[in-house]
Amino acid sequence: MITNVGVIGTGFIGPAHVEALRRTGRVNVTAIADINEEIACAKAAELGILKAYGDYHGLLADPEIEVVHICTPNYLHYAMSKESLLACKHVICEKPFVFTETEGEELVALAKEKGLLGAIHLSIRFYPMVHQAREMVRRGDVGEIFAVNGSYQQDWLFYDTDYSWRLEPSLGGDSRVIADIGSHWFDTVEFITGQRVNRVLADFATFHKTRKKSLKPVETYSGKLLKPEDYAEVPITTEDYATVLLRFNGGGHGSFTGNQVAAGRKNRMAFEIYGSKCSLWYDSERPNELWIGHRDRPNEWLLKDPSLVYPEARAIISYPGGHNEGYPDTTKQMLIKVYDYLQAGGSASGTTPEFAVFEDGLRELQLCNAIVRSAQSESWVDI
Ligand code: SOE
Repeated sequence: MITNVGVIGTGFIGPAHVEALRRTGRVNVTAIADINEEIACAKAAELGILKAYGDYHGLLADPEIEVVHICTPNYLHYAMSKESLLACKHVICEKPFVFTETEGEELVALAKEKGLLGAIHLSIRFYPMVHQAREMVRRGDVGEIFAVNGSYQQDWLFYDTDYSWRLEPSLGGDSRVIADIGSHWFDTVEFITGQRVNRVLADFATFHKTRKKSLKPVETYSGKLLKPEDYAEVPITTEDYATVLLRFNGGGHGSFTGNQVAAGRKNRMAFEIYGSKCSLWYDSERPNELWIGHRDRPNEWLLKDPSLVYPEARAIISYPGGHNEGYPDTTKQMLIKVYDYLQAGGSASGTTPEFAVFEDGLRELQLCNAIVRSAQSESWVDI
């Protein structure tokens, strides 16, 4: 029985994991770690966590901790995941879990060898209406998939005064839009359609060639509060924007646009799936609704309501219709599946996890690398 969990990282996403973990009702958040004692202790006090570590190695050496959630900037994910597995802890890591395919293959093999879980926090799968869309595809309601189109757009990097570690390749990786938000979109549409993207043609743009870097540390999304005198000018090489033409292995065609300088789009992930029987459209800024398009009868808006959706979607709804559930609920629902899987014995239970694991993280990285290569060569790339 797993009871004690540790979280590394106290920025935007660490506390989101802490809250979601508690809402699962399945485990205790026993320890938190950050880069120094002061930050770790302050966050532990704020969040009501018993143990605080100013060095994550302390958390990894803590025999009480059985699962480690890695919620730090990307460049730390590989080393922390590897060390956690070597310390015999299960790992739930933010994406991307590694920067290179070799690192990814190594961690997939290590988790397998140790008999430990390596999961990736790709939580958009766990919006109930995403599960509903998946079931509609699986049950044949949508028919043959002709086209999949969509976007993930945000505006928190709209101004050249907006800055984050995510803009720096050494900390965030060589790709930004595709790795940071495209990864969610691709994971979601592949989860729904059961098809894999196998050819890509990409166009990237970096609109802000330089940005004003804050002289103070800023958490993701909190840069909107800084003033002009708080900055220094730095060159930017990662993409602000990407559009990718897609081919799917089931014969479908598609397109994706990611944009982190899209004024007014706060955090909008949308997809449209056009099938031979009907169409589906979903917008994560209105997460409790799924549009179903018809040719020969009026279109429908299906509202999230346990009585109106397939059992697989009902299983991840906690509240009755009209009681909206959103982004924090996706992590809760994902972690419920993770901890139920672990309590049932993990890989030994013989069940296939419904959440993303290291293999999926590796697949995301391969897809991301292919898209980057396509943008550089201005040509189609096969995956
Ligand atoms: C920042 O762009 C970010 O927080 C991503 O890293 C997340 O994965 C996404 O949920 C929202 O935006």
